[in-house]
Amino acid sequence: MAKEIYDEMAVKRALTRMTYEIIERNKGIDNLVIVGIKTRGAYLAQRIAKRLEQLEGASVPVGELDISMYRDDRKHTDDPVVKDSQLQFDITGKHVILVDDVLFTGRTIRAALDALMDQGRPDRINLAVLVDRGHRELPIRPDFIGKNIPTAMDEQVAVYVKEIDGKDGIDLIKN
Ligand code: 3GP
Ligand code: 5GP
Ligand code: MG
Repeated sequence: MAKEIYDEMAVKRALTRMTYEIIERNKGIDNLVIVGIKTRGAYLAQRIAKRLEQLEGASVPVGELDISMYRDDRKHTDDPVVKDSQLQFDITGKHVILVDDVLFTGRTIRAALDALMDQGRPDRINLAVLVDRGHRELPIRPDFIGKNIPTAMDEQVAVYVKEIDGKDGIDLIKN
């Protein structure tokens, strides 16, 4: 059973607030690069980059990482692996903002951090997620959070983005 908890405007406001927080924390956008985790995290990364440009008047490099569950049954006990992580720019010395749609156990982010470290030595990495649904299994915490949505283990959060889903929004799904 799906229930809409945030609509398009709510998602837009959350992303705008996160963008302001990123600018404030970084004291501007110098040295910043944005890396989104496929699929929906990559689209959210593009939106944040676009808003950064609108607010600060300069462009920021945006890249994506492809991380998937090792097995396709997607049991969350299987460790995520990086499929294809070629960024088009060098991250050495950069301040990386890693973006994902939903943060759950933290295992995807751990894999993403490994992939980033393999490609260079960033000065700093911060984590931005649209939804933190809790249930962390690793010591990973987000620096920028769109919405905190406490969930039960058997609940899921559906994040919709216009580019793939034809609409923006967040639903809570009870199985
Ligand atoms: P995304 O790639 O757009 O982020 O993991 C593949 C897709 O399945 C993800 O889409 C994610 O949104 C969705 N998904 C929903 N629930 C889960 C879950 O519990 N674990 C994982 N790994 N993905 C989930
Ligand atoms: P983690 O690795 O932290 O357990 O899970 C994070 C990844 O799995 C994210 O990339 C996210 O897409 C996906 N994920 C985990 N739980 C959910 C959920 O409830 N809803 C959605 N949309 N994605 C989820
Ligand atoms: Mg995701």
